[in-house]
This record gives sequence, C-alpha cells and structure tokens, in this order.
Amino acid sequence: MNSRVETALNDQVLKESFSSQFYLAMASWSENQGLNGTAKFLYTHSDEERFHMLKLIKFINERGGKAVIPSVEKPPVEFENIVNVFELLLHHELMVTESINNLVDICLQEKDYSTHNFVQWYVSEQLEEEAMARTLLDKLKLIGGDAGGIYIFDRDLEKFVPQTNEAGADQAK
Ligand code: OFO
Repeated sequence: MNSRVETALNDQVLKESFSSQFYLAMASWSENQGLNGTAKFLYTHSDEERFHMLKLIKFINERGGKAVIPSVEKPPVEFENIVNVFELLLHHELMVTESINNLVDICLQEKDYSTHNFVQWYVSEQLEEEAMARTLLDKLKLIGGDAGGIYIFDRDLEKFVPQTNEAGADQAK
C-alpha cells in the first residue's frame, strides 16, 4: 500500500476513534441531564463512528498496510447545554469532512484509485451526517431554550432511526 495513503488512512482512524469517544461523552452527559432520547441518539452515533473506524482498520490491513490503533484524547465531561452539544457535534463533523476531502486529494495525487473508491463511502456518509446535525441544531435554535420544546425534541429523538449508508456498509463486518 502506498505509504502516504496508509498514513492518511491511519490519521482518519484516529479521528473516527475520537469522534466515537466525543459522542460517547455527549451521550453520557445527556443521560445525566435526564435527556434520555438525546442520550440514545448519541450512544448510537458513537457506535456508528466506531464502525467507521473499524471499516478503515480492516481496509488498511486487507490491502497489505498496517492499521495503527490509536490512544484516545479524553473528551470533555461537561457541556454548557443541549444547544452547545449539537453545535460541537456539527463543528466536529465539518472538521471530519475536511479530513475526508483531504484523504480524497491524497488518493488522487498518489493515483490510488481503489482507495479513492473506498473513501467515497465516507464522502456520502459525511453529507448525511452534516445534514442531520444541521437539522437538529436548527430545531434547537427554533425552540430557543423553551423547556417544553426541549422535552418534545428529546422525546422525538428517542424514536429517531438513523439513516444508514448502505453502499459498502458490509465491508467492516
Ligand atoms: Fe461522523 O464521522 Fe465518521 O466518518
């Protein structure tokens, strides 16, 4: 495997791993605030990020590279409020998108077209995740701190079924 591509893929492993821990911290905080629907949503989101990480690890190893399992930076324990949680989530997803775009660039520069093809799954996944984060943040902004509104927002998230990006989803199983 091209070593520059391998390094970029391993950098992405680290980012997905941190995403999973970050959303886990948000889930745990939400649970302690009595926001059980939000917590459920974020626990699921944390699991999805772990799946993103595993999919990369398996791809690197299957292609003859060596996946590096990273140690993880400690995420925050406290958050200001639920709006702050979703602002951080959107901000974090935008950073991940930038990183995926950078990975696409490296694949093209190194003419590694099969990794480029693999990374397209992450490109579509980011589109979905950014859109979802924006929608939830917009709703919270509309609610504007009203307790009844937050109660309904949280109750709706309890029933939320995440969209899965099917293309290539089996590769990490
Ligand atoms: Fe939401 O970040 Fe993974 O890809």
